[in-house]
Amino acid sequence: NMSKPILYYTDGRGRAEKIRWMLAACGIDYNESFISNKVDFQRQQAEGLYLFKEIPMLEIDGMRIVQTVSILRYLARKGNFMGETEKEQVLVDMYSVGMVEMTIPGLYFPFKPNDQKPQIWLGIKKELKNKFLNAFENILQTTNNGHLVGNKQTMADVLLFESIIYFMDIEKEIINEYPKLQAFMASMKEIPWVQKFLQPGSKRKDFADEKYVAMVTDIFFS
Ligand SMILES: N[C@@H](CCC(=O)N[C@@H](CS)C(=O)NCC(=O)O)C(=O)O
Repeated sequence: NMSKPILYYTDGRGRAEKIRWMLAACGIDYNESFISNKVDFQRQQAEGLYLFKEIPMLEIDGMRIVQTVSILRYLARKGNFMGETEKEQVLVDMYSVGMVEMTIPGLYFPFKPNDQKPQIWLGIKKELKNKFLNAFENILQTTNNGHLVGNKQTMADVLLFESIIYFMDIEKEIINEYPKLQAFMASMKEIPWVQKFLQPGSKRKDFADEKYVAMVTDIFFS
């Protein structure tokens, strides 16, 4: 199937942003189909476009893949970002699933009432640091080669970069106490495809603004 892949999601980061980063890492050209209202989404659900009536969905190689992590693994295997040995592969898998999980509270954060945000952010930040950032800092300390797994870039590196960008958009100083994470971010930014994807005009999305929050609330939460 030679047609261009299509990513189905809203015109925002959400669960799809890590997929966009992996598509960029793989150098895969694709189109996006943006879900922008409840009526269209419900029609697509009724038509059976999405296996579990959920997005993101990636139409690629004649398949309609759902489940964020399944899409990510498919792309990682396709682009050789899954690690070399069985041991490397399970580490890439573990770290990547961890990063998807650690980002979810951050994805819900923009939808919280403004007056509750400071308190909610404290809770999110505590768990983010204790459970995840500490762990990834230690892993980078151990490998000491700028990569989480093996000695080349894997999906784990790509998703860590995306996750940290996301949380830095909430609190710019979030990795200030983590020298290895800071060095990791700096070295990722030197990579040509990363630089290109960080430029305006790429398929990267902005942090949720008021308009996006209102649209998504209407589509999924009302
Ligand atoms: N486990 C799924 C969760 C997907 C999910 O919750 N998607 C939301 C939007 S971000 C959705 O489509 N909700 C619509 C619904 O459940 O009716 C994944 O990781 O892809």
